[in-house]
Amino acid sequence: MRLTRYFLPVLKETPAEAQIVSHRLMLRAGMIKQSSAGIYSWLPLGYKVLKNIETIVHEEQQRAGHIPLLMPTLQSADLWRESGRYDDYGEEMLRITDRHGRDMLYGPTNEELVTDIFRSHVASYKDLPLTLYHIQWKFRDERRPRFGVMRGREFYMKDGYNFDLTKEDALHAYNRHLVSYLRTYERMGLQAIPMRADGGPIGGDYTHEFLVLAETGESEVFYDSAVTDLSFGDRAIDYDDVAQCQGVLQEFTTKYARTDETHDEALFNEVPEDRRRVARGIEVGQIFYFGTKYSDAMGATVQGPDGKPTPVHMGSHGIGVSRLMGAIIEASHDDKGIIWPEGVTPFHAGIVNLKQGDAEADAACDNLYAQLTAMGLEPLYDDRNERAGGKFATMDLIGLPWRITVGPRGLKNGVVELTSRKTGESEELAPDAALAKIAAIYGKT
Ligand code: P5A
Repeated sequence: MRLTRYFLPVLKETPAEAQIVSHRLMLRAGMIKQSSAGIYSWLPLGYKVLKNIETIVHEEQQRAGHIPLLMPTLQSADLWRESGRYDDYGEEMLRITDRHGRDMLYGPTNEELVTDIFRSHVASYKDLPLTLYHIQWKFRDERRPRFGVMRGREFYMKDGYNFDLTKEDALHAYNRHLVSYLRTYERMGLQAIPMRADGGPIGGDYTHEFLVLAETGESEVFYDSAVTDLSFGDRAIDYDDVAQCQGVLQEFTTKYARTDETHDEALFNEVPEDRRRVARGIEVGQIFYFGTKYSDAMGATVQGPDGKPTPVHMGSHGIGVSRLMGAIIEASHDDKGIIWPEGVTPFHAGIVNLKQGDAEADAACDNLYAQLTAMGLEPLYDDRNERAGGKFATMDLIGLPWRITVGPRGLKNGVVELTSRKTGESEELAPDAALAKIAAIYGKT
């Protein structure tokens, strides 16, 4: 993409309404625009990152054997009356009446809708196990929407639902989700720690939240610092292997890590004192096992091996897709702007032309652009007629991991400059060597 043809409405001023750095940077980098409280338009740069996050979530869910579908945002109130949650959900639910006077709602989550799909189409235990998921907009009329996309009213969520014959099978589904979430967050450059939590309005008493440690996080958390040494890495996993998934759950959840709702001071005090931490975190996901809560209420049974109707064991599993963008920025920025991890960056590299209109510099930039594109990478070429300082400031603000700077002086010596946004280090390289390095970073060799 050439910047002169793009829509990147960066702001010079720091918006006064933004209290935390991720919100400020998303506004300044022209990624989002508030349309009303807690509701945002996703401008092109923000939309690109949202799609990249979404793609990683899809890939990891499907790797775990979970099946994508798409359910609507608007739901019938009747389904929620069956589960009893229509009244229980309270003011967070946005209720709508259609022209026929029918009660509808903008879905805050989809347990009822997916259970209805299940009971309509699945009759036998032989069709189990089954995990369906979608990535869809949700609405929760939060009392205090704040911090930009972190606590929105309209937000993008991946929500998955498992249906199993037995509790053991459902717990395997739970473990599978835990493993797939660890991989998902690590691919985004995040450490998200599973912590024992509370079921809240979803239900069930077996649930973990995934928290990214950050001073600006809304949750208070208590943990053994040894949990921060754990990482999933690129180990191979067989999602059908019950013992292997259980082993990962044990590895990542045995040490003390809890949110304030489930915090137990006596247990916490058993952690060696120098490892006890009280901090804040951003909740980027939550997994639940709630047994037959919805299947009992809504008559979701299958014919069991004994021929008798058996209610299915269920759980639900959520990732805050839009919130993740804020969490990534909270975890990765400096005073100049965002520093995107390579896994989610909106463009793979920036090209800065120091002397737009200089025939050699223009040709070198065009050539780099063409070659990066041919490799299947997306460069952002700052081809504006601007001072170098302004171009660098924009690149630093929007946070592309790599920048190639091209100018007549360097070209005379046959070099361009390759700069890492993360370390700030630059090296002078022949254009082909710079391209080879970027290709290797993105696995394009
Ligand atoms: C699990 C999936 C559920 O709703 N039902 C379906 C279960 N869980 S949850 O914890 O309530 O939400 C899942 C994740 O969604 C994100 N999230 C939000 N993101 C932005 N703004 C909000 N107002 C908001 N509310 C929840 C969180 O990341 C949460 O973990």
